[in-house]
Amino acid sequence: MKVALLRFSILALVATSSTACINSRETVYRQTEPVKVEFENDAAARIFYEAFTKSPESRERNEKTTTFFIPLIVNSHRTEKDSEAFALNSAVRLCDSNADGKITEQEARIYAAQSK
Ligand SMILES: [Ca+2]
Repeated sequence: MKVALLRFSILALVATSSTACINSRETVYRQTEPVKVEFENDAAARIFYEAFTKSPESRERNEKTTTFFIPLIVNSHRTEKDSEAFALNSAVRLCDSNADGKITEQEARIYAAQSK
């Protein structure tokens, strides 16, 4: 009886160790269209983009990871990240304080001062 149980245990161990586990890992970028915005003049655009590229928000991206795991069968990781347009759109909304779709030089200077 003990020999049969030992054989069964060894067979079960071999069977489980040779089972192929399905592994998957993917990263998906959540795309969004950049908002349309005008600039009052070249200085407004330059001030805005310089402040935006120096801000930590331009480098930070929201990220969400989902893990699905069934022992010895499935091991799946899915990561979703915001695209660059998310941060830019957020900066445009913050800078365009009167939400008229046009960033004036004064709005750009205020945004730049707040971003420091
Ligand atoms: Ca404006």
